[in-house]
Amino acid sequence: MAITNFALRRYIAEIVYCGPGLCGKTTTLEQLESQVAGLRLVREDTDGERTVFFDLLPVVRPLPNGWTLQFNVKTVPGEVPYAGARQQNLRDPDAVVFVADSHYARDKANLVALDELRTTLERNGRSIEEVPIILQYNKQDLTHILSWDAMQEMLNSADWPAFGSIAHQRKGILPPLEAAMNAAERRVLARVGAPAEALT
Ligand SMILES: Nc1nc2c(ncn2[C@@H]2O[C@H](COP(=O)(O)OP(=O)(O)OP(=O)(O)O)[C@@H](O)[C@H]2O)c(=O)[nH]1
Ligand SMILES: [Mg+2]
Repeated sequence: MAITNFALRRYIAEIVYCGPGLCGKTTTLEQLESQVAGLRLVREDTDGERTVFFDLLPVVRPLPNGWTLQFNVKTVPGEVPYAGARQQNLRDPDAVVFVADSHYARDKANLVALDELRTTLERNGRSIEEVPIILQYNKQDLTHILSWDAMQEMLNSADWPAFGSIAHQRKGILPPLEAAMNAAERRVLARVGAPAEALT
C-alpha cells in the first residue's frame, strides 16, 4: 500500500512474497537479510519454522529528488489454514513475488496457491492483472523438478517476469526482488503523483 510520509520525505511501498507452504519464502528473506548490509528481518509470529502471520524485511532505496522509498518486503504463510493472514497481508500490495516450488510433486500446490492469490486479491477489490507479479521458481537444486518450460506452461500464461532460484544457497534471490522493487517504484511514484524529478 503506497504511503507518503512528508516528515521523513519517504514513500512506503509493499512487496508481498506468496506461494505454497514450505516453498521457500521465509528462507528467501532470511538469505536476503544476510546478503545486504543493514537489513533486519522481523519475524511476526512463527510456529516452529512455519510463518503464521508474516515476516517483514524493510529495504530502503534513495530517490533522485532526495526522498527515499521504503519497501516493506513481507512473506505470508503458505499453509492452507492461514488464509485469513494472507487476506489481511494482501490488501493492497504494490508488487507480488510468487515463489513456486519446482519439485514435481508440488505442481498442484503451486496452482492452488496461485489461484488463491487471484481470489484473495479479488476479495480485496483488486484484480491480479493490475498488480505487478514476479515469479520465482525455487528449489532448482532438487533432482526431481519440473522443467522450466513445464513451470512456465503451468503458471505463466500471463508472461510475467520469471526467475529460477535456490534460496537456501542464496542463488537467484536478488533478481526477483529487484524486479519487484522496480515495478513497485514505478507504481508508487505514479500513484502518489511524485514530482517529476523523482522519476528521473
Ligand atoms: N532444497 C531446497 N530447499 C529449500 C530451498 N529453499 C528453501 N528450502 C527449504 O524448504 C523448507 C521450507 O522453507 P521456508 O522458507 O520455511 O518456507 P515458507 O515458504 O516460508 O513456508 P511457510 O511459511 O510455511 O509458508 C526449509 O527447510 C528450507 O531450508 C531451495 O531452494 N532448495
Ligand atoms: Mg514462511
